[in-house]
Amino acid sequence: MTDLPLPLLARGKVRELYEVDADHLLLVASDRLSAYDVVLPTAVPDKGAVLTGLSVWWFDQLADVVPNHLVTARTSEFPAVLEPYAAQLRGRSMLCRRLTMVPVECVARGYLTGSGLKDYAQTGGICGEPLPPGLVDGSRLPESVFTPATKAAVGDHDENVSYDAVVQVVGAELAAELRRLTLAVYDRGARLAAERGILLADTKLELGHDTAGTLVLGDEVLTPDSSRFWPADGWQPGRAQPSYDKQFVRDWLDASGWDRTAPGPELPVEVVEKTRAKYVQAYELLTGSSFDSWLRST
Ligand code: Q0Z
Repeated sequence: MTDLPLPLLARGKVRELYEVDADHLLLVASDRLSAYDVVLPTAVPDKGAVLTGLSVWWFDQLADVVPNHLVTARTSEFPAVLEPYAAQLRGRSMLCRRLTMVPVECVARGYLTGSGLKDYAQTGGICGEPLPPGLVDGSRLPESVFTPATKAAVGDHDENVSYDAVVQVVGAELAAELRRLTLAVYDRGARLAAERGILLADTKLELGHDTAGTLVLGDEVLTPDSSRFWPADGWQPGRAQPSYDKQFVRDWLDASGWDRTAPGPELPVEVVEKTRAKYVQAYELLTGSSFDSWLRST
């Protein structure tokens, strides 16, 4: 999709990571969207820019909690080889410091759903941490919990693991720091989102070490692709919660008769337009700034 004159280091479902030089990477978010684990053939215009703008804003909000890998999202400050690509990169790409990533998916949850719910149904807890009985899909947890996972191959699901398993992989000291930072990021994010009528059900972080050995927040942060955002006014434990960003897509897919196998169907223009509006609304509601001002600033 984005054909840059740089080595492609990794490709996620909807993003790409390029090597800029020994110390820097370029993270590019596409407008692609996945639903029910399938990347759909129809792009949602500006989705990549909304997610990038949100990450950059959150990095700033979290600067007193944890340092981050962002160097710049301004295309004019990108290396000169990327100048011819500025128009396609604008708003949706971040020049980052290269980190040595910690091989743990750092997840925090304040509400029970997804793989946490599955774990709870099978064990009465998540990642070996016991929880009270009687919780249902969407229940608020008594307190936010660190539920680490190990990274799976592309297309597969991460596997929830116990805190002890994390200690085995990275040692007790780093495990404790991962848990502390993940919960601090979640708690800050959830508090801020709740003030804007959005529940942050859970979030996944990636942390790495910089050349000085400091633990740094990498990747994207507190975006609708790395977190579950729910409209607070639709929250009703006991059923699947409506998604802040993807509900129009899910509703249309559910009614379409699609069997959830790839490739998914093309989306109608009105579903694309309403979904784009939800992403832009999430950006504007959370940040208090216009999405246009984000694009202009890059
Ligand atoms: C992030 C990922 C993908 C996008 C590696 N600053 C960094 N330093 C070293 N590695 C990473 C980062 Cl962000 C890194 N990922 C996840 C995969 C597209 C992000 F295909 N992997």
